[in-house]
Amino acid sequence: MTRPGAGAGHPRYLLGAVSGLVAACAGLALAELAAAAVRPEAAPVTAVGGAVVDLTPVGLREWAIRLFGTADKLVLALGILAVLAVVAAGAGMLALRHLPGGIAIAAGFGLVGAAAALSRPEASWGDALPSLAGAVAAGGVLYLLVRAANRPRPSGAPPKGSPGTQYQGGTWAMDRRGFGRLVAAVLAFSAAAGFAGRRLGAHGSAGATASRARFVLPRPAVPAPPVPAGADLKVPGLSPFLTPNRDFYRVDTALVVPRVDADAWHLRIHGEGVTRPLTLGLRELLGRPLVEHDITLTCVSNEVGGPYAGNARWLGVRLADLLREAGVRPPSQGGRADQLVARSVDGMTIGTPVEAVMDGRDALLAVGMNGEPLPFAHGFPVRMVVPGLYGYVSACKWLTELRLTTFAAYDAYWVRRSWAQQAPVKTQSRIDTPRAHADLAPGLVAVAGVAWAQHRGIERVEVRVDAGPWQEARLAAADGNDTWRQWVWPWEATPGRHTLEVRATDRTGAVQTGERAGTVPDGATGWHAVEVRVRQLPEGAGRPWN
Ligand SMILES: Nc1nc2c(c(=O)[nH]1)N[C@H]1C(S)=C(S)[C@@H](COP(=O)(O)O)O[C@H]1N2
Ligand SMILES: [Mo]
Repeated sequence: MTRPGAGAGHPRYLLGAVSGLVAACAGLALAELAAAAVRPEAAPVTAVGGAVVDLTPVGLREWAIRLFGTADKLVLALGILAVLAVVAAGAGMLALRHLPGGIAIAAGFGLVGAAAALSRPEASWGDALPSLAGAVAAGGVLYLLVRAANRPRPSGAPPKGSPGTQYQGGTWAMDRRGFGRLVAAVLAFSAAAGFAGRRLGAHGSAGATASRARFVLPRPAVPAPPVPAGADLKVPGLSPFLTPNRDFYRVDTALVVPRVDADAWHLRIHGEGVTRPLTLGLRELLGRPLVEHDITLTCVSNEVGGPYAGNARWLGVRLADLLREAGVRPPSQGGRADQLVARSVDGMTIGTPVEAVMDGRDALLAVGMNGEPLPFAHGFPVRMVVPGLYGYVSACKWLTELRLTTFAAYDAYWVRRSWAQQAPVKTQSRIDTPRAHADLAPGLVAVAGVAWAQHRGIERVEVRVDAGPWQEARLAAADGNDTWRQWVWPWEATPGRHTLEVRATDRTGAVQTGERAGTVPDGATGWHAVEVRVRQLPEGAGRPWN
């Protein structure tokens, strides 16, 4: 006897693929719903994505960041879903012929998701639940769909005039209407479960949202002086001196932004050389004097000319004061611990030299950014900011623990992934305008950008055209040494293709090196170069500036 439907040809494969995809939808939706009850990081795609981020070799990660920028997380999620879809379709086709095989694949997915969720920082056993529940749902749906697909039609004959339902091998095997109804029902259920999961997830963080809305920033005991009027040159196309929060670059490994309830937040300070361990809630932290300070933050993954730099007015508690309160002494005063390891609620670890934090600079536990409580994406309620060090060695967001140890004894997250243990910011400069490949009219062009050498300060910026002599740019007023500095250089642009280059000199007198180096292990070097085209003047036209 022919197996039911064995000869039905192409549509059978399609039915199998649809069964697999629909089962996967149901599984993901149920897992999403379960994750809302457990915790958002335990949702399978998020958990697998997090594990992929942690396991990605450094070269591939840099490539992805270069290619996709801050959309890299979306691309990652879509990539995982694409792989899932292909395997699910295959599993469905297999299930039509061999149900246990298809169900085994669903179970395998559940185990991968559960393992990924359990491997995440701060995971507990409950985190395996969403993936396992999803796998059970997917397996169950696959079973029902395969059964419907293989069920003989009640009438035994296909309805007239329905294309694609031709007999083959003498047995029409499928109750297409039953199958279709089942697919529709499962998809409707999945949409509802997925939607409810998202809503519940948002509800789960409602406390955090409310705590941020209620949070009124205290007044600083030491306010920052006003930004000098001349710090912002207001050249069109030039980055504003202070970066609005919504435009501030974001770099982190979090696939879902941690939403911490400020009322439940606390910080623990402990470790080597701590004679008085501290545990502080937000109220206690804010009981200390607050200082306000402008600091430019830059990412070590920023290519020469790249966008991962931003400048903000931060409000926070001086970290050095808190460490002294805990009994910590810097290595230069005999302290044993030379590394401060900050840990975030999502398990990120960031190691900062104790000496740098305690050498008198304004290293902050920040709560305010440009006059607002920190946005969730930038570390609400409390993050670190240290002038002069790249973010991955200083700027822990969603901070919850500070542990004193040594560089010899402990490697933080990125150090285990081939980045340097210590990474002071390198002197850099960037041309913001004109843009690369701009098409310009001949005549006067404002070449402008920013330069930074946090905690050393910018002394000079020079520009050259087509590798000609370096020409000094005009610097904007300096707002201290911890922020970037704008510059502008007027260029008499002549027709043709030209290359503009920029270099900065910091206040120690060191000139930015032109030697090209990649971002790994401790920050890119080289001069930012921008190629532009200057149009020919129309025949007979005079020089417009004469
Ligand atoms: N918890 C946590 N903090 C983190 C990171 C992270 O991945 N997780 N990334 C660091 C890096 S590499 C940088 S450059 C800065 C970026 O801060 P921003 O996103 O507020 O600009 O945050 C730092 N703090
Ligand atoms: Mo970074």
